Amino acid sequence: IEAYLAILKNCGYTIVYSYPGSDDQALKAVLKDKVSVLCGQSGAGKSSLLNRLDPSFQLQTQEISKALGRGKHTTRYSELHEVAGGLVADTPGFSSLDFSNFDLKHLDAHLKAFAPYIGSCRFADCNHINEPDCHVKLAVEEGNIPLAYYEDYKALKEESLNRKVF
Ligand SMILES: Nc1nc2c(ncn2[C@@H]2O[C@H](COP(=O)(O)OP(=O)(O)OP(=O)(O)O)[C@@H](O)[C@H]2O)c(=O)[nH]1
Ligand SMILES: [Mg+2]
Ligand SMILES: [Zn+2]
Repeated sequence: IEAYLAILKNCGYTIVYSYPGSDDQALKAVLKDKVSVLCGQSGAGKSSLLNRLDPSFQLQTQEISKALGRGKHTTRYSELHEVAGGLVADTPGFSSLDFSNFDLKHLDAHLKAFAPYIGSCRFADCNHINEPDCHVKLAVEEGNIPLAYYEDYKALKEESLNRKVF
């Protein structure tokens, strides 16, 4: 996991760690003076994280279901909490994500890991999937973009191309 995160950090993402007993100063600095949204699978530990950052919170948390291997959708609605000089929304976790209402035409432009490469593909409207001389794919081959990150992009992009709406 650390090797994967190191690549993302290199791409310009801010990575902070939090776990029971961690010193959360770096995380608190990220949240200060901002409105942030906690998102992630049910059972990821979003509510637990907020309870940790402010021990006066008593947000409901629940063990992961052993039978299903995932969370139990404990948080039922989104709510903003004042934390570390900012506002943080705790949200219900998801088990799947639906991007069907999003325009993914320019998805590549929003991905920090792609940013250094997208202008240099042979085709200006390159989808970075089957095109020749694609510098994004080259960066994946050279290990500068994590393969799993690229695979997630590709799955979303192919889904939107198959809809033929955009
Ligand atoms: N080992 C470990 N367990 C954690 C950590 N954070 C939370 N947990 C446990 O993970 C389980 C789920 O935590 P929740 O905080 O309820 O998860 P959630 O993301 O709010 O889940 P939803 O509200 O369903 O979306 C609980 O049993 C927590 O005790 C962590 O940093 N490390
Ligand atoms: Mg929760
Ligand atoms: Zn490309």
